[in-house]
Amino acid sequence: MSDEISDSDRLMLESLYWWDVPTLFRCPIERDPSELDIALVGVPHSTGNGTTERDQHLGPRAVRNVSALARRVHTEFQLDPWKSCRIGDMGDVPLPEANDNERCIERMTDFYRKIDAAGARPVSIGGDHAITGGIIQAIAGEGAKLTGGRQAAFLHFDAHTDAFEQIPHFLGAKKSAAHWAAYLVRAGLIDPSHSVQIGMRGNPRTLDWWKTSSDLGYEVVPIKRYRELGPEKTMQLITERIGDTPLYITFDLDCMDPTVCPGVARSHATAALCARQEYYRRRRRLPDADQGPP
Ligand SMILES: [Mn+2]
Repeated sequence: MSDEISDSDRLMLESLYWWDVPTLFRCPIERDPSELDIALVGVPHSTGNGTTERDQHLGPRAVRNVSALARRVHTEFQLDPWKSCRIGDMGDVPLPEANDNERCIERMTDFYRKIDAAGARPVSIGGDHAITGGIIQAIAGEGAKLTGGRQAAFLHFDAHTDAFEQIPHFLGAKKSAAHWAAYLVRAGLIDPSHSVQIGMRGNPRTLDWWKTSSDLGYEVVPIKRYRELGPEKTMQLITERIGDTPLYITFDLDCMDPTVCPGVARSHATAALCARQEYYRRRRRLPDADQGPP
């Protein structure tokens, strides 16, 4: 930005979400991870999601736009991370073989190996959830600098466990969005005994669909158990479980209710989302709150 712009004008401009180049959270673009403490990365990938309707690759671009709305300080912690750390937008993982899930996963691993070697902490915007496989292959386990060669623990928020072994591939994708939480344990990169999967809900394909997670040794907190425990006890469970294991947090937006997080995974959610949004819209508008769904 030009030096001619005063500090007060800059502050004003940075609150205008439509202004300037939409990097993640308005960070400077920095392609060299050795210049960063925290590396923000877009991973525009959608062939690992195991459906025929794929648009998750549009995620990083969309988040670059909306993240300009984010306020930059944390009042509760009295923290301005943007001043205490070197945070930059590294751009997107190059994925020229975009329709080849397995090749894309390897591209991600190559990209994150450079981040790991530099010692920067990555924060990634997907993309479908298969990206976790590509990332963890680079930053956890033997030889990884970020974990000191140790296995990592997962704190995994999701409506699904993504640890499925009942099928060998999902529409041809092997390291898919449905498989990563299993194969990363099998590969010795993740320690399930210190990991928690939380938020699982809905009807799976078979009654034993979640069995792989418990067989592997994950602590699973489905949404029903979370409601019984409540937030305080759940936080305590998570803290004790993870201990001092190097932690990787991964968040699938479908762990949120579609009414508060719309536009996620069109293929499953659209019908339910439209019906529910209309239901809640009518409830607010109509005097009789006992009106059922339309
Ligand atoms: Mn999910």
